[in-house]
Amino acid sequence: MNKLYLTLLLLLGVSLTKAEDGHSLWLRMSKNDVPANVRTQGVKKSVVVTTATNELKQYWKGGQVILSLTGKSTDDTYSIGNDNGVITVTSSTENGLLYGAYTLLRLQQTGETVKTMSDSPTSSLRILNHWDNPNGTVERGFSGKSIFWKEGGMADLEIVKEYGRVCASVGINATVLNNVNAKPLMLDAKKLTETKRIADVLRPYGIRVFLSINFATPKVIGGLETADPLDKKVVEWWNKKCAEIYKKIPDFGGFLVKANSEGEPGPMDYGRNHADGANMLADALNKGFEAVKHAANTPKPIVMWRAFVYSPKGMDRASQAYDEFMPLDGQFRDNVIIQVKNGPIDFQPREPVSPLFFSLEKTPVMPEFQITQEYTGESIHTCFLASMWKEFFDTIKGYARVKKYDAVAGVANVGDMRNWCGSDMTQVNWYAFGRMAWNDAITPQQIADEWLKMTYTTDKAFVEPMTDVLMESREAVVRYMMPLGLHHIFAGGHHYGPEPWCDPKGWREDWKPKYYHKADKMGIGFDRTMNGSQNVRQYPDALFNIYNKVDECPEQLLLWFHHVPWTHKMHNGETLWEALCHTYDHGVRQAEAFARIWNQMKPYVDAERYEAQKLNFDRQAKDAWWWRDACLLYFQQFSGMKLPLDCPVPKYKCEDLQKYNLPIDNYTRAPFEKLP
Ligand code: GCV
Repeated sequence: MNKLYLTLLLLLGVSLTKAEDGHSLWLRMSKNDVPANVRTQGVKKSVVVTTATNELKQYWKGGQVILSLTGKSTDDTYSIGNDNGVITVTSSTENGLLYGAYTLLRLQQTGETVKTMSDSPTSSLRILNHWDNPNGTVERGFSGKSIFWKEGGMADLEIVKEYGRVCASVGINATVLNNVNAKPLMLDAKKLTETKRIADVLRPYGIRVFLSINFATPKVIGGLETADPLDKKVVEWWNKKCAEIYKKIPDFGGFLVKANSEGEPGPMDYGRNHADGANMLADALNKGFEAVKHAANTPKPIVMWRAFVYSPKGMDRASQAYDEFMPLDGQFRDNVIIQVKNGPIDFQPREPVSPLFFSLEKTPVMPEFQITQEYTGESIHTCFLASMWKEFFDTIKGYARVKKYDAVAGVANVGDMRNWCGSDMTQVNWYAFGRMAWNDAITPQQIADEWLKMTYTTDKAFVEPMTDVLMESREAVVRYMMPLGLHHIFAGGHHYGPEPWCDPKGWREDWKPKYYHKADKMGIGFDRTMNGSQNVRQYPDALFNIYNKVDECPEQLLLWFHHVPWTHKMHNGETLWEALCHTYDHGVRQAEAFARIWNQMKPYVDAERYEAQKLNFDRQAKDAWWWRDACLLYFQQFSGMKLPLDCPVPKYKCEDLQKYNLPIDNYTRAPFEKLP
């Protein structure tokens, strides 16, 4: 090989390894030339502690670290002590030591000193839900294909391993590997063997695997005539299936179930109820679990049964889950948890908390958040969801009987794109989910600060303005998409972009925006008060009294609970119409400001990530205009009022936007070149 060619090749190699594609997420640490001094105490043989030790050996730049396993508690609390530079991490669980190790690395990355501290998780189960299909597509995934399932082949287990490491670094300890719209074939022998291989790769990171199941599986792949949960053969089938699963995966976590929802099969197909279905599965899992040997401390299996149900017949979709589940309170086995979306409709930019969180008394519930941004701009818009989740936890602490949850789920935004999440900025929501599931009292501000420092730079000139951007981003999205309590006014099907007019023939009414905004000549909004659907009555008195009265209802939820005249006087003296216009404008101005601020960040960010994110911020600002013009011009047809004088002239015409159609499915990100 001649010299010039060799030099070129070397240069290319160097530039390739330096190319910044966002793949490292927030784990950007240089490897040590000489391994750090790490030893363990009280640990026999543990793959999880080996991971912790190796991580510290490779990346810890400080003095000796002792990982000490002691005590009997089963929660993952860990303590860190610093005795003149000798650090001791103590926990009674192996996972606790792993989280302590990652905390040391985080403090190192963010430039903080290691002080004596103790850290306990709020929830013992911190679980991602992947909506990944066996053919590799990801429902509402905006970052490529599944990292777990490939049509006709096995996942890249190296990537799965990296995923496990990333999750563990923020305290996530479990994952549901497939879509809640589950395919029966997920439980066939081949898929279970693949699941076992994934479980084996994730175990050293303290992560247990779960599967979503299709309730009709005994019929579809089991050859039975029914899937009735009280039928003996069906019970027998699930018992055998669970035994098969536990033989392969002794620490298998359990099932996630979407039943009798959006066309999925369930116990109600046989005249049974949710408890009948959930309990049968809970018993089968228990039997399978008890029949095999597992490591001490392995948590018992659970069924996470989703409360995401609604029917076209009900008067108000927001009331349905409560109506269906409240009569069953106390009838579920103790290893069943009801998984409830944070709001009563469906992961909208802003919803009140679902009434079920205040009401179920004898049945455990767990919140389900959506990390993937189905309704908040896909992987294109920056929308820091920690602010939304904080609002949820604050309301719970203020008004619910149970102030914290033993389990928290988040619908993942992970795919096989190099940057994992479809864009660099939306990675923050994966990080934020882990941090908040671990500690529901952590502030979004702290999460933003940590994440920016770890992902980009600790330079204040970058961290301060970008923390402001993240902190404002969720409210900006609410303002330019669905302000003042508006909800579900997005495009049908793929859900990207505004379509308050969307009204396809033959669709269920509760899939159409008009069902929710109810705009007419008089006003706008869904009357859920005692004069309307009475959904307010599902809330505890303290909230009922606020939500039911138009003057006391927080204006950010006004149109969620009230149908309000266009001339209604807002707290600041404006009419509702003026406030709506100004709020949309405010959102647009914020989105434009985000793009401007990012432009100023160029000196602090590598060229690749700077340019990639610039495209997203610019697109977000355009989309904000699109949303604002579409909604205001459409609602203007009902209000009959002019835009206030200080509102800018629209960039789009309503009739053009009404003709526009984005030809994508539910598994793809909106392509920029096709957007208006
Ligand atoms: C996985 C919404 C989404 C669906 C999703 C469903 C659910 O309806 O649009 O894609 O299905 O919620 O949470 O089950």
